[in-house]
Amino acid sequence: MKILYSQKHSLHAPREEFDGKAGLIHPHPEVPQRALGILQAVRERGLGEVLPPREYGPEVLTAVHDPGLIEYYRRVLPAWRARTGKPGPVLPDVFALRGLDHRPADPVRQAGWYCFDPQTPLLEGTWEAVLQAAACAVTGADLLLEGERLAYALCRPPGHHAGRDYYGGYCYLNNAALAARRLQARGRPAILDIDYHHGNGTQDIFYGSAEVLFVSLHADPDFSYPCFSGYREERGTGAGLGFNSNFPLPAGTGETEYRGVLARALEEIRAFHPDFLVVSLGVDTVQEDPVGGLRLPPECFPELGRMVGSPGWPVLVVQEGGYSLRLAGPCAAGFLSGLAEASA
Ligand code: SP5
Ligand code: ZN
Repeated sequence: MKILYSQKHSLHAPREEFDGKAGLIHPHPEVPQRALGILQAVRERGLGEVLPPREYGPEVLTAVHDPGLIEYYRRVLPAWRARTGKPGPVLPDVFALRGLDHRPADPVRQAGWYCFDPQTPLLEGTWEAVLQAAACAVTGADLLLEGERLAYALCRPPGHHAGRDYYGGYCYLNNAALAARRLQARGRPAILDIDYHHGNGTQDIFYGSAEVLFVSLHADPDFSYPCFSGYREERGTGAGLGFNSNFPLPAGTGETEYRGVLARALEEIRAFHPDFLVVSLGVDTVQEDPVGGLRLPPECFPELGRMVGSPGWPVLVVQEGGYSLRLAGPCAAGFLSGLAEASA
């Protein structure tokens, strides 16, 4: 399989995170060492050639995202730096909720318009890293369009919490959605999201569409981030009704139950007859992940990959979360080797 990776992800290095549930500031989990560990594991297993992303123009981004969000990303840090004399981070301290719907002109004040949590900082290198992650995903989609059967975009920062005109959850642009949009040029993609957290951004982007199926397994939002979406009754809207499927899981879900639910999710995808599958692969489902709360043993990831690979669809895997610096690499590489084995 082809592997897309840019070392520029390291330009984005958040340092700390505010945890409102504990009333604490602690080290930020979404750090460059994550991707370095995954790259090392992928290389050790000889999973395929590692390639840099191709270059794309802004129209690739606005095929999914609001031009206002892109303009905000370009303007906010220089404006903030001019005002504070500091390099970052830009974080919202007031949020546009229901009824608070006037967007101010000042890009610094737009932080709380576009960003929905205080854990997703904009730093000096953030935008460059974000663009490279998006380009990795879109390049992966282009490789499938050119006839590759499997590709892996080792994206960092992740993307599935970013919506058309908002960001949060350590995500800025929706890498998987950008890839799926690209694939729509030649067929109907399905997206399978197996990150620990619900992919609220991806769901939202395709919620009204019957052309892209979104299926997600994740911790029940009743006890886990992102809290406000990912419930079973969210089925899509308008033409998209029936093309969105959530499988919320109880805390502590283990391998046997997880595999049962994954099998049902794959049945729904099969019934859609997709031309391509995009997998949002979060490995924050592993038992000792510092952010997640499921109990998948690291040894089960190859089998999950085999299950996803056995129907034989062309598959693009996009990296999402996974915060155990020790296990994210082995889990992601394990999933990919199972996938490659089953697709061979
Ligand atoms: C892509 C992705 O996995 N985003 C996850 C965003 C979750 N953010 C809120 C979770 C707060 C976690 N607190 C971490 C404790 C570390 N000791
Ligand atoms: Zn996650």
